[in-house]
Amino acid sequence: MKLYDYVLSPSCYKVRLMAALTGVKLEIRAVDFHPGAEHRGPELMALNPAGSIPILEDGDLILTESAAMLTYLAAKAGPEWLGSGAPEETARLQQWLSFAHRLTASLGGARLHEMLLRPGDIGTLQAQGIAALRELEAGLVEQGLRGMRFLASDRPTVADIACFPYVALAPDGGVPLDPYPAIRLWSRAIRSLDNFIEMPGIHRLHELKREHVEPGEV
Ligand SMILES: N[C@@H](CCC(=O)N[C@@H](CS)C(=O)NCC(=O)O)C(=O)O
Repeated sequence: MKLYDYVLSPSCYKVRLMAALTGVKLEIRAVDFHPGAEHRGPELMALNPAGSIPILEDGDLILTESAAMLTYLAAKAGPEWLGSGAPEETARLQQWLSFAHRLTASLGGARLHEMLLRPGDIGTLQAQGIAALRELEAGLVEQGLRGMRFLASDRPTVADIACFPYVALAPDGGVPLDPYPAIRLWSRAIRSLDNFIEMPGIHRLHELKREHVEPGEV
């Protein structure tokens, strides 16, 4: 399987992470996203007229949406990442997979603005990102009340991997994660998964801030 990839792209990282977690070996084709804008050149536009990366190629199959790529990798190599199939769980999983696009548009847009100086209304992007983070925080708190640590289930699914990267990198776009304890705990749980891989800016359990302080321990 060949991934058209840019190392600093959270959308590409989702696919690398899912592949690592399911044990799929990817052939990486590095794309000069910045400054070369190679994703909008003729070779890649022929594969993806939307002019975005990642692109995943497996024989005749060409996928241009990261949610489909995560689902494909899971279906091929780790069906447990697609949930149990119970109707409510499947619905939640799909709900958060769709929600992930809002994280890309808001927090991802803010990050592109701040890091690559892309034009855009940074205040609006950050406000939309904060609204999305509040929704995610509430969703995780509700899951906690159901006794579940992840977005759709008590084990991680493709929905968690779809949402995780833009959330973890929100501070790059000037949106701090301090107000969201449930998100920070969830992020830790993902970072500590077996076979978790890093990307620049997202490290294995690098958040050393303690979430619980024992009595007498201040
Ligand atoms: N729908 C796509 C969106 C991915 C996306 O936003 N990719 C960014 C890079 S992280 C991109 O290629 N943007 C095009 C651009 O900014 O020119 C997916 O989730 O796969």
